Amino acid sequence: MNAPIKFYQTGTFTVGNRLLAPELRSVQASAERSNSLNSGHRACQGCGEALGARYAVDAAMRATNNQLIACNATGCLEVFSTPYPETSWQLPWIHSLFGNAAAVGTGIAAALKVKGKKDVRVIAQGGDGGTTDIGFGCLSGMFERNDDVLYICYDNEAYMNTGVQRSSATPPAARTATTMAVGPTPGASFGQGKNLPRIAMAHRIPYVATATVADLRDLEAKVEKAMRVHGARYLHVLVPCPLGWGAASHDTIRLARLARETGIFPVFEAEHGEVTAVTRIRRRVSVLEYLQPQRRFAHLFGSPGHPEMLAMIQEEADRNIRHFHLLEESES
Ligand SMILES: Cc1ncc(C[n+]2csc(CCOP(=O)(O)OP(=O)(O)O)c2C)c(N)n1
Ligand code: SF4
Repeated sequence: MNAPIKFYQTGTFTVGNRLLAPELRSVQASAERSNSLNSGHRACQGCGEALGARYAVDAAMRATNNQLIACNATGCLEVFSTPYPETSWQLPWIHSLFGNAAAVGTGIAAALKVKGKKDVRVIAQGGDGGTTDIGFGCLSGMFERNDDVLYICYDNEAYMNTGVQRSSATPPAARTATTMAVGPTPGASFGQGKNLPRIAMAHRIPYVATATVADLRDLEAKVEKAMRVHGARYLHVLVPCPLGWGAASHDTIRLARLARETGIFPVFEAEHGEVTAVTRIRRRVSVLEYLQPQRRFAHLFGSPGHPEMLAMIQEEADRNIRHFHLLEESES
């Protein structure tokens, strides 16, 4: 679907319009874009969530001819965009509780069905805490009933809005306010993990995809594809958070790219429970390159550091590479 032209050549209105055929132009490259999440919001500098949401919602707006309703779980995205009575949202937008965005989306979709408004579509969105923890029951119900909602999880790997507490999407060894860098295995524990994209796939819903803010054209394309489908759809977007990760605000895109190129965050699509496409790793890098610029992993480095924990993280990345065939067969 994507043309083989690099995003930085096509991401702007001025350049993008010249290099690509009209049907392939990025949503953000169009003067007609809806600016659904408008300027003036209060996200931190370099916030991956603000960037991801802007691209995702504008793409959903274009795909639905601006006939879109969004509901939003409590979290950074809601708080930085809507300090009452102001708002940055330029579409019908409803705030839900922390844990029930999927149920509110379901309710809106049901109401639209009763009213016979087939052209109006619904998205629900939330952070990883609102999705993988407190909102998980509502989301699983939405999947199981195959409700006509696209749910977008912006995964910054902790509860950022309330001061960086651990969520079930927080990676092993990461320091958060509730997983301190103390003891023999500092930071978040090495558990079984809770992989929401794979749990969504287990519900055999029509469409599941992952994406990162390192490849915004891919994100737009996946949102547009999701909006062409009816039923329950799930999009999981990795959105680095400079504040919570202890990273430089200019490193947001680089970290998202490294998450993909290490195998830590597999980028793929699945339909009805089966993987249908993966984004292959172009230049495989060690997890050290991804972890080192983030202060939440600082306790793993230096002397003595925790080389055994670094090895376990590398093992997990290698497992992802094998499971999703992220390298060309000959390289894996
Ligand atoms: C029932 C309930 N418990 C706790 C809160 C407080 N609260 C609001 S947002 C939030 C964390 C949000 O984290 P996440 O969903 O990961 O989104 P992020 O802020 O990281 O984008 C919490 C704990 C709440 N609003 N409602
Ligand atoms: S704390 Fe993180 S997610 Fe929240 S606004 Fe700042 S950068 Fe974005």
